[in-house]
Amino acid sequence: MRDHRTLAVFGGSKAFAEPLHVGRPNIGDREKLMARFGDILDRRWLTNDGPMVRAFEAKVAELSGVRHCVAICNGTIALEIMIRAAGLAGQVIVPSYTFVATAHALQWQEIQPVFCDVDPATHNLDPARVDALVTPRTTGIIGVHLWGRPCDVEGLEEVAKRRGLTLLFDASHAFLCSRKGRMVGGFGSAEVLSFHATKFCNAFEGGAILTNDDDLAEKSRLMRNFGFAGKDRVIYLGSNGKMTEVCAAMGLTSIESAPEFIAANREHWLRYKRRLAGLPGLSVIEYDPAERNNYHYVIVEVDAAKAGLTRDQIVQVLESENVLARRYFAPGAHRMEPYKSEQPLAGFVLPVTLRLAETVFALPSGSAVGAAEVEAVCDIMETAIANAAAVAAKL
Ligand code: T4K
Repeated sequence: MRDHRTLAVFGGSKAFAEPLHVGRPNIGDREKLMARFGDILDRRWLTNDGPMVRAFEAKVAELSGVRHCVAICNGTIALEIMIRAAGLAGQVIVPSYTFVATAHALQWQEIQPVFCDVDPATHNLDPARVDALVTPRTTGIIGVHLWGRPCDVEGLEEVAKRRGLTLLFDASHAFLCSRKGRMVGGFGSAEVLSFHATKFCNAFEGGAILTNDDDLAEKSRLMRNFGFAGKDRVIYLGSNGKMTEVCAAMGLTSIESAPEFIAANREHWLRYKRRLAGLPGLSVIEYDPAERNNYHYVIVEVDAAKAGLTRDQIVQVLESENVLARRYFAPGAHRMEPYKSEQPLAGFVLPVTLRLAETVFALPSGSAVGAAEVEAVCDIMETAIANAAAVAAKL
């Protein structure tokens, strides 16, 4: 263990000269990527349902075991289109404990997100609490497979069926993950993936709607392209959600390297788990070894009474060392605008969300991070917690 006086908060030099990020992009095979870029330029077909996008869609659909993949420019627009294509209106039940885009995609089209609490063990929607929030205006539920750990799909399906609601999923974190042996992508009426730069497989920016529903897929395709059903023929209100060819090229190249990215993520997750296991008050979330996981997020929960430091104090110590740990997803979507002003009482039914928003943080992982860096991050936390009283007094 380090001498605590060498920590940056006590005036020592930073452990990292450059910031260590959560969400540093994984980069696949550069040569293949450049060759694909060359093909795109040679073809002079840059966007609008080009061959690279088609190949990307076919690959994602195959790996996810679904009939349709509609590639979209990013996950947020994919959510908006999926919600519209599924015909949601009025109120839709969503977790507050998610990236704010899940709620924004509803509010953007004047559908009220109704915030539901999550299960403390899984951080995902609690079906019993969803049931309790259904009103005559509710038309749907959007579960979020947070950290890539799939929701209680069967529990949500049961509520949706009994209440006559449409069930959708924000699967932004869960590409190549499974539940009970079934790949994410085919649950509910449709699911959305994100291929943003910070996701383990990225397309620079990118998203996708996955579904086995032919009609929903067709509507999504129309909406992605202004509602055009052929030259000069618009049959729908549409938007522009098209993925470009360069993004699809990056997406395909990323997917080819997915096994290596997953291996790096898993190695880091195991290392963090091993190193932090002995520290009081810190627990790293688990992934079910019987399922397919992408291990992208290394998420830690802090019990401040046992650790002697709060989550925010630990993050402050890490930041001072240039480790940019993230407080995902604090403070909870319901405490962000416009929800904070429009739904000031939402927090009363969200006790678990409020607690998680104060106790959870994410650590750097992925192929841009090496084992030595993970060890150094763990050294910092170990030293800080072993000297918690002195560190707390110094902050
Ligand atoms: N639903 C869920 C559950 C989501 O998590 C997300 C996205 C969405 C929906 C929406 O999908 P998209 O429309 O984004 O496809 C980041 C991402 O921007 C966002 O995509 C992601 N979730 C969220 C979890 O993380 P921020 O606000 O944390 O981004 P930012 O700019 O702070 O970047 C995160 C870290 O990554 C920083 O330390 C910098 C580093 N970074 C970032 C980029 C873009 C790099 O090192 N290189 C880069 O190129 O939201």
